[in-house]
Amino acid sequence: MAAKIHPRRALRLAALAPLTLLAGCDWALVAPQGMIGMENRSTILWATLLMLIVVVPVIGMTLGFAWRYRANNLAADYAPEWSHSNAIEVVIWTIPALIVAALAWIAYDTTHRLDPFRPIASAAKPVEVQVVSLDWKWLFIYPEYGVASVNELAMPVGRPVNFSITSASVMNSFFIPRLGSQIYSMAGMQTKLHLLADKPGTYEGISANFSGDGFADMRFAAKAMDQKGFDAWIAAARKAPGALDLASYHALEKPSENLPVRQYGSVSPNLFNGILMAGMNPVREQRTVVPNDAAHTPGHAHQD
Ligand SMILES: [Cu+2]
Repeated sequence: MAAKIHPRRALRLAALAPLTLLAGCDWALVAPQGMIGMENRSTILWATLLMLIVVVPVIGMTLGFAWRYRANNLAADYAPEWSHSNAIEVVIWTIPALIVAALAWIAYDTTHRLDPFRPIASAAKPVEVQVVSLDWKWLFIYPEYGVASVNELAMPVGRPVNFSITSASVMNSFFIPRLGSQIYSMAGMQTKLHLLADKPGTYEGISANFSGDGFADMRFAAKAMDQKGFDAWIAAARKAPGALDLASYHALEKPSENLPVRQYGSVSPNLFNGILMAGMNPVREQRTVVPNDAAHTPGHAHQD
């Protein structure tokens, strides 16, 4: 004889089922590590809370009305002629209107305050990093230090990082969830992003926009280090064999998957501008990165 499962017990188990879907998640967005990430989180939480003001009572009332006006409850009013209530109209229009107004203000305020193009006010000197999304890896160029790295980003804790971002391929999205604010990388366009890490640590960086075969492994480690660690990282990168010149860039540019982390001890000046200008050629086969001096005109600044 099969064991009988009590219906209430089965219901309780079923209620837990959705939790299994969350097992693979880490809560990067609600556990941020930098000021931009913190502001992103509070925006998300405020918007969610405001919307719950409607969602929670509506769910409760749906269940409450269904119970109260069930067929065998003869105590509930039966009012077939009822059609209008000013009190209900006021409630169902005023509350959503106030919520929409509040959401509009939050959206207006945070899109300006967290504008990716807006530099972070800080006493510390920012670090410049040029980011290029390639098939299927991330290239980071440190123009102030003349070094570059693939699939690994180093940043000093407490100093703003000014990212200039472009793509040498299709559209990708540059995103370090714990630090906040994802932004698209597109060929022939330069986007900007400003982030700051408060604590040392290694944070996962991803592309948040599907870009083909090797997309799943197109990840990088964003390492936030103290100033000493960052200086040591730069010094080690300078000692790395290999220069990132046009020839090695074109080799790197070829589609490849799951590329190990590597560094380049030197980088052709203005390589980033060359990549940007090459991306402005609409015919992909004719895109070539030309040496520096030809790349005077900056790409149009573009922000999505
Ligand atoms: Cu665009």
